[in-house]
Amino acid sequence: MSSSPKITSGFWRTRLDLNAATAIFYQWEQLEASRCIDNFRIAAGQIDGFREGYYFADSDAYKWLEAAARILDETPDPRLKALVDDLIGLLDAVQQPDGYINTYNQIHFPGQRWVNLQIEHEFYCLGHLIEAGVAHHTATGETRLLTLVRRTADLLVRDFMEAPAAQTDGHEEIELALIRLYRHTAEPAYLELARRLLERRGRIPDFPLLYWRQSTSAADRKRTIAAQRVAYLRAHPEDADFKLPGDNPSKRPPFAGIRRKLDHYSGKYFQQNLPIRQQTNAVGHSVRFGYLETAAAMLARETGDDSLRAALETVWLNMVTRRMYVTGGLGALPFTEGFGRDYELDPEYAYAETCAALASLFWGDEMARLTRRPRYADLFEWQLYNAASVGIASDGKSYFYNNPLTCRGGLTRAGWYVVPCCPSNLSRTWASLGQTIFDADESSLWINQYISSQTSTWNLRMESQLPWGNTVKLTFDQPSEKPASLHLRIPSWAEAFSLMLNGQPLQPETVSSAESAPESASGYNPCAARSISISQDWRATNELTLQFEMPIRLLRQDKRLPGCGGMLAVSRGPLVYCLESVDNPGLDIFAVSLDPASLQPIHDETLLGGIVKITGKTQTGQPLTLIPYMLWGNRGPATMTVFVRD
Ligand code: FUB
Ligand code: ZN
Repeated sequence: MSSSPKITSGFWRTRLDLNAATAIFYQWEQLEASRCIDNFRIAAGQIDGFREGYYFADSDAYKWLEAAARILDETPDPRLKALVDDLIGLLDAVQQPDGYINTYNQIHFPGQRWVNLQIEHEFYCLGHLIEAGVAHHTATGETRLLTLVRRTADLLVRDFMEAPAAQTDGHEEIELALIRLYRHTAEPAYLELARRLLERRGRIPDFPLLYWRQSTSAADRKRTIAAQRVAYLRAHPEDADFKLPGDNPSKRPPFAGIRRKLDHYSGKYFQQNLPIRQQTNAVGHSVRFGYLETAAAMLARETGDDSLRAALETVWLNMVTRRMYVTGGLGALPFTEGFGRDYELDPEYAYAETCAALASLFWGDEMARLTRRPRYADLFEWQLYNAASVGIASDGKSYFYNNPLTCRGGLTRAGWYVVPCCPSNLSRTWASLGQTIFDADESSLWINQYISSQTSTWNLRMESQLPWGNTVKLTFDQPSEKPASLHLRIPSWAEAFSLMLNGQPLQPETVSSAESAPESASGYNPCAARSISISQDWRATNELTLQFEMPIRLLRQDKRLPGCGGMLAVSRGPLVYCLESVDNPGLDIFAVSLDPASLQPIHDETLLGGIVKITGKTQTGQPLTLIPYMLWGNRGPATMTVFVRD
């Protein structure tokens, strides 16, 4: 069992309980219903059947396994443990003696492997398997899955330590997984392979040719499978009715086809256009991008590589100030699930995949620890509450995949998708949220997130009213032998704050000033976050109370933004708000001119499980109600927008 801080009460406890009691079991049912788990049973020779889903479907089982392991770390639920044990047994039966495991190849193309690495996600799937192995060992202390994943990692080390640049995966993930495995096992070969894979990226000679060859080959292989399916269904007509769930609907902007091709052939889609240190703009598929940057930040932390750190800080600034929606959503283009040009942030076309926000959380947590600059933890908080949390419904059983900021209808949360990458990604992230709250070295403690929790390492209890209220109480429960400097983040959304120690006002020793940074296109600027430091003899019981100013803020969108340029987003604390049609009958929510002076926050215990809503009036006196963006889409089909005029 890990010693990570426990989330004790409040907003996040409720969500973590939902995750552990409902979402994880619901997701398992869906993996069964969509035959993702059957794919492993078929590969193990346990059942007869036809493999279903994309070539990367295995990754959904692995991400679920990781989420389940992380939940077990905190809540030892025998029903969940039994599912986990069975799945591990199944993986054991499928894995080949040398560590290879991939149901797509094992079922459809036995004997073939590493055929189209840029397209077919083999390393990506193995990366998720490795992450599950680390989480499972951490949670249970059992070695079965860790041994299995080490066989896989050792195979990768043997086959790819000395390899040309082309032998990188089109979807990053393996790099960060290998570094996690290195951190867990201290085996240097895993770190070294991750480093080489990262350094190889963007250095493939004749990438367009390679891409053309591999995409043609991948398409041929799909045709072979289609023929296999026809033959299978002829022999098993009783299976003809099975259908995978549908795709996620998204609005298609002009020139989608040609732009998609250009993005792929240039290598940008895969971040294969330039070596990692030369990537100054956020480009391509935004989940891939986030996993790449996460791995690079992990590498920089492990190696102390300053050039890498500098490159990461540069590309982060480009992303945040020019290519990110006000919700922290990433990826403006549905046709590549990826970034557009600077300021190309149309709210209706917005893809803003839930997984892209999650990838950015992973990156942000690493950057916060690498640099100790408050901006990274600030963005983490913002994306956690907005771009990421919008992805799951209040009942834990339906999900958004893409997250536009304006929706004129046609988009609802779905129970499952043909590509169900987001649900288990959310569940694993929530289940490990405790690990993101604190950071420490020998003499200092950083509080990165204000989440009600307790940690035995510093005998520290935190009670946070966020996101609804503005007070955070830190209690150092028992005398501790560790005198520590405490560093607290003053969020970008709180211009002013007050601090009390044991009921007496306290002046922090240092208050960093907000760092100068370029204007942010979305009006949200994490660089405005500051940090304060307090050195105190913590050996007595101490209670520290922080109060943040939490006004309603109106975030002006840069004029260059299509569809919302010059408009305002309403926010309070870390939450971005929106107008949903359900709360505003009779109001044309897309034509609202706001009377800013009329806005006020109201606690409403009956709405959406208890929230702070914002009420106000239009300039013509019509009443309006705004709810947190993360909660829209919980009451059936609706229209919604984040943006209003003034
Ligand atoms: O391709 C694997 C995952 O599925 C990606 O990260 C998501 O964007 C979805 O395409
Ligand atoms: Zn996803």
